[in-house]
Amino acid sequence: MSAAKTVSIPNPRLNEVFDRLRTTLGKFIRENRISHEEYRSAVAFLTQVGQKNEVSLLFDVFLEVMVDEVDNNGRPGTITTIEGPFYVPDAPLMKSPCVLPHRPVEPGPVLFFSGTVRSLSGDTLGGAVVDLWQSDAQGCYSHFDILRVEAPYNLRARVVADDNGKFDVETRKPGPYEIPKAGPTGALLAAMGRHAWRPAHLHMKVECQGYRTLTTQLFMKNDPWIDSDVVVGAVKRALIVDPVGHDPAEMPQKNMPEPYYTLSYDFVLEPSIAETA
Ligand code: MBD
Ligand code: FE
Repeated sequence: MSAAKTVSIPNPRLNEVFDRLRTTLGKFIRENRISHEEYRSAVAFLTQVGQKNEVSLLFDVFLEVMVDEVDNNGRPGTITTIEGPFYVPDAPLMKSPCVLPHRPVEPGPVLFFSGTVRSLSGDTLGGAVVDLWQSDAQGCYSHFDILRVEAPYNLRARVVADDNGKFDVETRKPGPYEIPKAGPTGALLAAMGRHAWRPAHLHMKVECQGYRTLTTQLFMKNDPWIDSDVVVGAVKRALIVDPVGHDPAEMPQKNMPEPYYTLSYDFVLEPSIAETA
């Protein structure tokens, strides 16, 4: 009996998956006869992606849809979609009803977004947290488009639903988002002749003790990019919403200069793994 020639593997899953990744990429290189020049330009491209802070952007645009599929396929409750690159944890904790943090002059029409968080059996989940983030009306995200949105946590908050699981938030209608043309991800899309737009959307993580956190997005139906999201597969039918426009005269006390919108959407959470067991 000879001593085994193996070393103990600190992370067997990493070892196994990395090996398969290399095999898969090796197959890709052979099948596509990738030249040394192409290999070098790929390395240079990824170097740029890192230097310009676009690793999450690049991966989330092209790969996160598949991870969401693997992780969430067949899951009951509200349908999920990708988180994307612009989530920031620890946004201000606010009790519903509330107004999302915004600048003194926040562009775009007001949107009242409300709904109820429920369990699979329809029980309302009082105290559930709806962690919301979105672009502004010009398609810019706080913490990322810092030249255009300086205010930290602009249009971001963790909204605590009331005792009846109801949340009620005043925000702005988000605008469509375009991946910056100046960076490597935008350059890649341009080189492939593809546009770089996402339809206007709201992001949310809905959480409640004892339930599995739900990460999803709601997409604006009348957006020009609703059928051609650059993130192929992220838009799902059940996540398309159509905010109702209202005349400002319907709410004279708010003295609004332009039409405002209302949107109602309910979220359904499944029990966390521990609870099902
Ligand atoms: C976004 O706003 C976004 O949500 C995703 C997934 C990718 C790029 C920009
Ligand atoms: Fe987004």
